[in-house]
Amino acid sequence: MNTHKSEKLFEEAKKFIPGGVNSPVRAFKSVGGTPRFIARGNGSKIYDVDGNEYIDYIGSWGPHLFGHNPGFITSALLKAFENGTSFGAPTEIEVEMAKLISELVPSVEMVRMVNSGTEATMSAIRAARGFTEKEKIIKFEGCYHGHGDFFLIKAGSGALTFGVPTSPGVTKKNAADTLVADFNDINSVKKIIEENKGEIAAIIIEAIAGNMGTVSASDSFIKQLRILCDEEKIVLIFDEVMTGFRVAKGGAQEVLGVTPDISTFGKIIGGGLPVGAYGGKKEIMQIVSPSGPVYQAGTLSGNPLAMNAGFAALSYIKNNPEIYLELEEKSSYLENGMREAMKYAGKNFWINRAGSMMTLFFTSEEVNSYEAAVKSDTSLYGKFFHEMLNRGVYLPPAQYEAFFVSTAHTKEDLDKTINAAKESFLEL
Ligand code: KE4
Repeated sequence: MNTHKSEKLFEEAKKFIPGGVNSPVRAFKSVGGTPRFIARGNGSKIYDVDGNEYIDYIGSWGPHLFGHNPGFITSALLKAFENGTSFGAPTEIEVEMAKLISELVPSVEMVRMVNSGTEATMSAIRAARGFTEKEKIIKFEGCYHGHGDFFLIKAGSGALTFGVPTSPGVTKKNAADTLVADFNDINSVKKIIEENKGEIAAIIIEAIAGNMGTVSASDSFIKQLRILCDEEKIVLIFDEVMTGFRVAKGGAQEVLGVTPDISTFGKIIGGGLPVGAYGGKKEIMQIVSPSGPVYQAGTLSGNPLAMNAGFAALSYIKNNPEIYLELEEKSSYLENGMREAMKYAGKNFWINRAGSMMTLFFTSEEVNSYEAAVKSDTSLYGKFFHEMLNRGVYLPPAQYEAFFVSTAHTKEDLDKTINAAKESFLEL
C-alpha cells in the first residue's frame, strides 16, 4: 500500500505540531507505522492522500452515526452557512436544540451547549460542586472524561494507551480532590464514600465505558450506584459523550434503566461539528450562570453552524428511531462474523459490544473491568490493526478504544471486514 504522501506530511507535521497531530490517539503511536492523512470521507469510506480507500470504523471517534457527509446534515449546514456562522447572541436554533435534547433524553430538563465533551464534563463537575457545596469527586479507573485536569487521574483512552493515566502537569492539589474507584466494584465506591463522608460532590461515570475499550456497567453495580448517590446526596453524572444517541436513542441511561442527575454529551449531537452539552435536573442546572452563580461561558457555544448540524442529526433520530434496529442488526452481524473469523483462524479473543460500539480485546478472558481490559496484548492488537489497515479496514489505532458501525455501512462493507479479519487473524 503506497503511503508516500502521508509519510511526507507526517514528517512536515511533526515540525510544527506536537507529535504531528492535534489529538494524540491519531498518531498511531501505540500501533506503530505512519498515520494516514485523510483527504475526504463519504458514507462508510474514508480516502487518504495517497488515494487509498478504507472502510471507516472510527467515524471521527463517534460523531458519524450516519457515516460521512450524510445529505440531510450537509444541506442543513449549507443553508445555515448562508446566514452567517456565529453571532455571539441568542438564536432560535439554540432553543429548538435544547428542547429536542430534552425531548429525546427525558432526564435532561435543562441543558447548556458548549464546544467539546471536555468542556461538558468540566462544567458538569463545576455545577455539581456549586450545587452541593462539596469539593471531592469520584471517577473510575479506565474511564476518560476529556482532558480536564481533575479527570486525568488514572484516565482511559489516549491517557491509558500512552501509559500516562495520571498526566504530568496536573497539580497534586487538583488531583487530591479526585478519588478513583474500580469500575463495576460497588464496594470500592462505598469504601471511598466512608473515608470521605459528606465530602463527595459528584460521581462521574461512563455507564457504558468506551475508553478502556467497551465495558458496560453491570446491572447491579449501576443500580447500587444510583441508590448510593441518593443516600449520600451525591450528584450522579453519566458521561454520555460517546454513548449519547449511540447505544440507543436515549443513550446508556435508557439501556441500563438508571437516571442520572446530570448527563454530558458530545460527538453525535454536533452532527460532525465541534459541540458538547451538559444538562439534567433543573434544580441543579439553574445554578449555572447567568441564572445562578456557577460561571461557565464560551464564545462559540451554541453557534448556528454546529446547532443546525446537530439539530439535523437529532431530528433524523427522532423521526427515524428504527435506525437503532438497523444499527443493532448490522453490528451483531459484524460481531458474529468476527467471532466466526476467529474460530476459523483458531483464535479466541474477547469482544464486548453495546449497540453499534464495540471492542475486540486481545485477551481470552472475559473483560468486565479495567483490570481485565489491561490484560490485553496491545502489541498483538497493533499487528492485527495493520493487517486490517492493509486490507482497507480502518480500526482504532489503539486497543483501549471503541469502534463504531454507522447506518452507512453496507452488508458488502461488513462482509469485506469479516473476510479481512479472517485473513488477518491467520497472520497473528
Ligand atoms: P472531547 O473533548 O474530545 O470532545 O470529548 C472528551 C470525551 C469525554 N467523555 C468521553 C466518554 C469521551 O469518549 C471523550 C472523548 N473520546 C475520545 C475517544 N476515546 C476522543 C478522541 C480523541 O481524544 O482524539
